[in-house]
Amino acid sequence: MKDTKQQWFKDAKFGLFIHWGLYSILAGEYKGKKTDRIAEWIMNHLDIPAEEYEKLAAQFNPIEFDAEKIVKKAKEWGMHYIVFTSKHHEGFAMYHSKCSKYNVVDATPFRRDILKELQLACEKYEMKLGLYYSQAQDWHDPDGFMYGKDNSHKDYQAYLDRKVMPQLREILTDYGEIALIWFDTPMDTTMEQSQAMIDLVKSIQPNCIISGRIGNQMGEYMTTGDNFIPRLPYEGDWELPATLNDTWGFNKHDHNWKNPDDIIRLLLKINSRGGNYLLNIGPDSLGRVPEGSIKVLDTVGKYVQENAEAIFGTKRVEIYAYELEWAQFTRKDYKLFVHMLEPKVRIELLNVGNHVKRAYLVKDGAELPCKVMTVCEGDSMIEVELPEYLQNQKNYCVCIETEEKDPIFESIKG
Ligand code: H79
Repeated sequence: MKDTKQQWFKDAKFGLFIHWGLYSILAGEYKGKKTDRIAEWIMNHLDIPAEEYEKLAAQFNPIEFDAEKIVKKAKEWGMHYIVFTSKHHEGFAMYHSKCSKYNVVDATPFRRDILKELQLACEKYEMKLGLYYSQAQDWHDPDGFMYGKDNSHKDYQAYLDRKVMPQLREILTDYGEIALIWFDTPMDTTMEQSQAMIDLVKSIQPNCIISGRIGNQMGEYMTTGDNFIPRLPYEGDWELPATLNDTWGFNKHDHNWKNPDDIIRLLLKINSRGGNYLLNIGPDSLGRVPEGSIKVLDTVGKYVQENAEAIFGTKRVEIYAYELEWAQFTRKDYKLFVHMLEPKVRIELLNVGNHVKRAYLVKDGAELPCKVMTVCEGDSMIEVELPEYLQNQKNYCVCIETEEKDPIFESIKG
């Protein structure tokens, strides 16, 4: 069972993924040809030669980028950590790398160290900062792997020694406390190579968490497939990385935004199963966060903020109510949170193994009438009456406080 041994990660529940690199300039289209795949893969998908692709750096000038604005937004959305692409598969460093000139300070007219600005903003607003780093795929380095291409002639170890290890050292040394390194697509990385990367990370920052995709199942938590919710319960630490539309990097043609209600439901489903939801934004080439994603996240964020007590720091729920349509459940000691996702007149919880103290509305603390009854079979049932003004609403949360530390609800009516 995976264990990060980091309480902040277990408590976090909701994080912001930021995919940003040179691909944001192409925005899903190269020389009139559109990619129908994830936009940060355009170099691979449309076979753009490295000598061509790298010229994009000369155009990268995201004058609208404002690290504080993004971090403040993440905070407002109730997120507790940010994971930023310090280097994606394209091989371009979004920080001032000393061992590769292919970076945002040396190769662009922008010349600002984006990661440094993000670090300072995160420190100012007390936001954990993690870094995505593509360790195996590097489509710019001649010895980096490229998915779907012939890699047999490459000297992967030479690339690791020349670029990966030094760059990991840089991001872990020059940018304050790094909460986690988010490795991805390990491909043919051997156990020894994964171990060497882990050892390096831990030698510099022992508390820095190694994500699930370091390779060879050696990560400290389980990273699920992109956008994939596991069906079986998982007791260890885990995280689900997800997109808000159908791409990670910015794609000007993709307006297929998910519905805020669906995102809220998904977040709670993940949280009730003990996982963190790492939700992505892809800024454009000027550094602007797409309006579509802001709109969705503003709505989701309102729910998360209002009900922070019922999300942040909650524990896995052991009840068999996962597929209920009208609710999702989270819990803390002495508390069961019923997240109401559809309009309902009352809440009825059957076969309750607990003694109930009271019920209240999480967002304002208002007491709700609550009684425990005995149904004709002899089991007990909790009934929370909902005030009329709530009966046609959804997306609010009710807390039921119990005498027992671990609320046990054997089955839920409805
Ligand atoms: O960073 C994001 C993705 O770019 C990265 N992981 C998340 C967090 C990722 N790397 N690989 N994959 C996702 C899956 C790759 C899927 C592929 Fe394809 C299918 C590669 C080739 C076929 C999608 C379709 C990408 C290119 C064509």
